[in-house]
Amino acid sequence: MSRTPTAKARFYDNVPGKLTPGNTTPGVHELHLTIWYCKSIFETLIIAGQEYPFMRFFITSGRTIMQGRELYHKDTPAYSRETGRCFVHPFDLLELGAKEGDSLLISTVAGEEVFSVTPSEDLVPGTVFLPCGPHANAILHADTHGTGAPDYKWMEGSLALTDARQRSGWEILIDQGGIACPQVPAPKRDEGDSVPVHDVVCPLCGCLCDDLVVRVEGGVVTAVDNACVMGSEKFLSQNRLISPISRSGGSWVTIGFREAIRYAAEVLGNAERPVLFGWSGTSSEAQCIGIHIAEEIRGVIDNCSSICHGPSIMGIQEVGHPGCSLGVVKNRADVVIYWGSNPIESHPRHLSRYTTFVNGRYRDNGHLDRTLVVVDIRKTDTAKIADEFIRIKPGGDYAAFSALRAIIRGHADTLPPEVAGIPRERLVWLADLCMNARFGALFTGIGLTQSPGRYKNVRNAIELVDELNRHTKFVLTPMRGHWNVNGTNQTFSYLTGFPYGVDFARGVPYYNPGETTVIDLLGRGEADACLIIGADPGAHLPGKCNEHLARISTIVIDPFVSLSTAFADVHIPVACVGIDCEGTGYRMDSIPIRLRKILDLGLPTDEEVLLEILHRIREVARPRAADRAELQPRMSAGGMPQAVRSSAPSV
Ligand SMILES: Nc1nc2c(c(=O)[nH]1)N[C@H]1C(S)=C(S)[C@@H](COP(=O)(O)OP(=O)(O)OC[C@H]3O[C@@H](n4cnc5c(=O)[nH]c(N)nc54)[C@H](O)[C@@H]3O)O[C@H]1N2
Ligand SMILES: Nc1nc2c(c(=O)[nH]1)N[C@H]1C(S)=C(S)[C@@H](COP(=O)(O)OP(=O)(O)OC[C@H]3O[C@@H](n4cnc5c(=O)[nH]c(N)nc54)[C@H](O)[C@@H]3O)O[C@H]1N2
Ligand code: SF4
Ligand SMILES: [Mo]
Repeated sequence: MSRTPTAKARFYDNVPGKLTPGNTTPGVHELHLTIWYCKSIFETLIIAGQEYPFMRFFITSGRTIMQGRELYHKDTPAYSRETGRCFVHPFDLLELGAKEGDSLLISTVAGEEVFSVTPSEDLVPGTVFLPCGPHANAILHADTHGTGAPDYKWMEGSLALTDARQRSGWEILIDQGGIACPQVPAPKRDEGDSVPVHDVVCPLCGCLCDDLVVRVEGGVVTAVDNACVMGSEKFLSQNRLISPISRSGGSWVTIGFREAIRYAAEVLGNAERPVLFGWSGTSSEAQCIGIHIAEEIRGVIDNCSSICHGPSIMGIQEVGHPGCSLGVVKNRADVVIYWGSNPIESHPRHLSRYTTFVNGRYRDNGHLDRTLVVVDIRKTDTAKIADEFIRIKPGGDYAAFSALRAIIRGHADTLPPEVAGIPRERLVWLADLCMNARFGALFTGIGLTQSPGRYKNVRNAIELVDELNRHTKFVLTPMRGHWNVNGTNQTFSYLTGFPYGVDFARGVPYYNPGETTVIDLLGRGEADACLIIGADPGAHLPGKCNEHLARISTIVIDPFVSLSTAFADVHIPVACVGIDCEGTGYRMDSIPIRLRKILDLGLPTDEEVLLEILHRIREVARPRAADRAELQPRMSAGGMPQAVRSSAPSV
């Protein structure tokens, strides 16, 4: 790929009020930085004597339904095609001289990558939207501004037409130090009748829909009813490994479970600064064992919330959480607001099961009894079906919440004619709608947690809801992503006192987002071993973190081949919770739901593999831990499950 350092340096020298990793700090005052937005500036780039027009852009990333559909097929061209797209406004394309399907080179401070153009009028000119995945993250820096959450929604860079070839996700990972994708064996099909299983719970997003009907035939799922396309594809995916694999030079060899577990225990037991990351894709039972491993090896255990809704939790820690169950919203809400959240593409059944297109006890006429409002920087698919869409400037949320609070307190006259791109009259209308609601529900997405302001945005949203509760009943629910990311916060808080980013290096739990969180630990090059379970950093962390994962000992525990497999020394396949084993997950409203086992592939579960690792670490590494314990007093992480105390079963 062509590199253009001189041109890039020139470009960054010219950006006014630029937001580079060094010059932002967390908190409200970020909002006062010049928001360079909606002003595409046209310049010329000279590469090898040839002139190319290029433009500088505000770059943001997030979910698309196609990207969600391919989450369990990440090694396929279809996934790379989707994550390699960039959505650009047709006016900008005119200026660039580009059209649908052309290749654009997007450059940021962190790198450059080739994307294929999709024109989109949902965006404001000067903005580029990238589906989340390895392509977007190859050009994202790893600075979290002390919060643990990177700037997934807030990059800036330049665009130029290019002839360079687009890379696949796997090629990006190989460039970051990974190795080639392993072979996936063809699934074995037994003879057998087609059996429908009812009331199945979907182990994909925080909606945890529990009304699926799954048809199993010959030990394979053949059809899924009631689920959305993302949920169905997880059940139908055959991208499963059946025995552990280990990296041997540039290729893979198959090894036994016993050997793989022994290796994992040795690596973790001997590491100085081990990090155990993920956990939102596995059961709460497995999470508890993971916490005990972290305590045993004095490692850091972090979960996906640090890069996701962690800032929501920080906001809640500051001012509390006025929440309720989704059932209450379904039965009572007449005003529903999605703010910085696009459920049609990220929680596809949320509106039809819980909030809008569903009848409730006191809402007989479904959506006719409710007003749906969307606040977003793009006219998303959710915005298109809303009663009202309010477009906000990126990073303008804190100011908009403050303005609404001022209006509710009777100070509308003090506001300027426009706040964060929203006319004052629209804000007055919204405040009025909320105050006159019988029951209002505000759902907040990662448009708030991954943009400037981070946890302060959520704090201000909660304080707005608090204000509204002086007039009516109003609640707030973060749109939690994975099916059990909420569970990670429950188990971590229950056992250690902290919701994520828990560091046991001192022998007692210590938590400091921005220091003990995965992007910071990998980005600083601090971790010397990593266990990845129920997450896929290869697809979802900034490139710099993956480069570090490729350098250190990395163990992956995952039922599926993931992009993180590329960095694994050993990948241990397991039964998938909700498909071939049971487990507990917490829905986004903190309701625990038991997931069912609907088929048997004969694989060990996460719980069994982790218990065996814990057992071996205690056997092998105990003398070392005891040496260290003499230096510092130890404190146990909460109550230890009986199963953990007893000797672990052999896998
Ligand atoms: N298809 C699909 N669905 C998924 C996932 C997936 O990978 N694919 N992952 C799951 C996970 S982990 C999560 S956390 C959820 C996330 O679900 P969502 O919260 O819906 O996630 P995003 O689409 O990333 O971002 C939401 C919206 O924030 C908007 N936004 C960006 N910047 C700003 C801003 O400054 N202010 C405001 N108000 N809005 C802004 C974006 O335009 C976007 O529409 O989805 C879950 N569901
Ligand atoms: N550019 C960009 N990047 C982003 C974001 C963005 O908006 N933009 N969003 C960020 C956010 S909010 C998040 S949460 C992350 C996504 O976070 P990730 O956790 O990386 O998301 P997934 O790819 O869904 O990974 C889930 C993994 O769990 C595995 N899994 C599924 N079931 C089981 C099970 O039963 N047991 C075990 N052990 N594993 C299982 C799956 O195979 C998969 O590899 O991405 C982040 N990255
Ligand atoms: S909305 Fe979420 S939980 Fe429900 S079927 Fe779709 S992916 Fe599964
Ligand atoms: Mo997430």
